[in-house]
Amino acid sequence: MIMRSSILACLLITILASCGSPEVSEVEVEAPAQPASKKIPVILDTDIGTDIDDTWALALLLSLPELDLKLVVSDHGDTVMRARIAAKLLEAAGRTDVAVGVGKKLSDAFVPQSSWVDDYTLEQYPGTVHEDGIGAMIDLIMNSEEPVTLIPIGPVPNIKEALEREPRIAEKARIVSMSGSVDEGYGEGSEPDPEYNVKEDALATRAMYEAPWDVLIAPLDTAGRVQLKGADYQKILQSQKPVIKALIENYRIWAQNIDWTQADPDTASSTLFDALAVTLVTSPEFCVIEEVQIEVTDDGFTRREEGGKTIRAALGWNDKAGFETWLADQLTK
Ligand SMILES: [Ca+2]
Repeated sequence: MIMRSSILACLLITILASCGSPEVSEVEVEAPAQPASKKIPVILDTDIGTDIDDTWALALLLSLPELDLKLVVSDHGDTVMRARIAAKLLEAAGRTDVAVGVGKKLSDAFVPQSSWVDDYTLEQYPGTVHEDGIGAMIDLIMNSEEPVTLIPIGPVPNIKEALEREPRIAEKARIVSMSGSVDEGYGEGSEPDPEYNVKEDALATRAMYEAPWDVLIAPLDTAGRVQLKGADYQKILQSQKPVIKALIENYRIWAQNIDWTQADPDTASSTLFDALAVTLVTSPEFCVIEEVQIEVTDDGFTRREEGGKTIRAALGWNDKAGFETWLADQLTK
């Protein structure tokens, strides 16, 4: 069907090209077939392996039928280790059609989920692995017929470098990111904090915000409040879906290796910051989204500032409980 339409389209182009004045009405063309997918092409840029929420976000992304995940690129710190974790998770999910890209490697800093990939190298991944993940990101955006949604859920040195190498990506992509702290910080009702992803590389975040593309953020104001517990969390624990079992394996390893937060994999998730960024791509209605002018300071604050870059931010909830139940259902269905 698709091929037949393509042939007809070629034929039409050939006829139009060969006639001086296009007599379109004389050419019989069947209605265009639905494109292979009307899905939104997306790229995930992730620091998977440091906080467990990226693993949740990737599992969620794979569960959303509206999204066509093309590429996962590891960002910040030990990007090779992160790419191994992403690759093994994609394989566990049966999604080796998704390419994996290695982002800019900045350090060998310990990655708390690393023991999950003791037995797994990038050479084992049956899908495509791009050693230059930033180049792969640029090529994908520049060659895509549809605008690409780029979802950064970690510090963003890759994005800064991609914009430096090819500024035109900003004309062909939009950003939906877990980033920042607008009116509240890590604690509910607290003053704004320098949010981790921003603080780790404020210059990169500033470059990402200020590029001429649409930016939508899930800041601490909302993303910092997402947690599955009770019946919602039990659905996750009881799921036999391979990617969810792999997620819980990772959660148990991670919980043993971190000391910055309390986590009990038998009773509840940790804070699932990054899952909200993925959700905003398809279901922004769970949140109250406002246009704000934001300035990124050198010390990692994302302050309201008149004259700052106008972006959109999920600053409140329409239905937080409904979102958390949807999240558990979506992950396990
Ligand atoms: Ca992250």
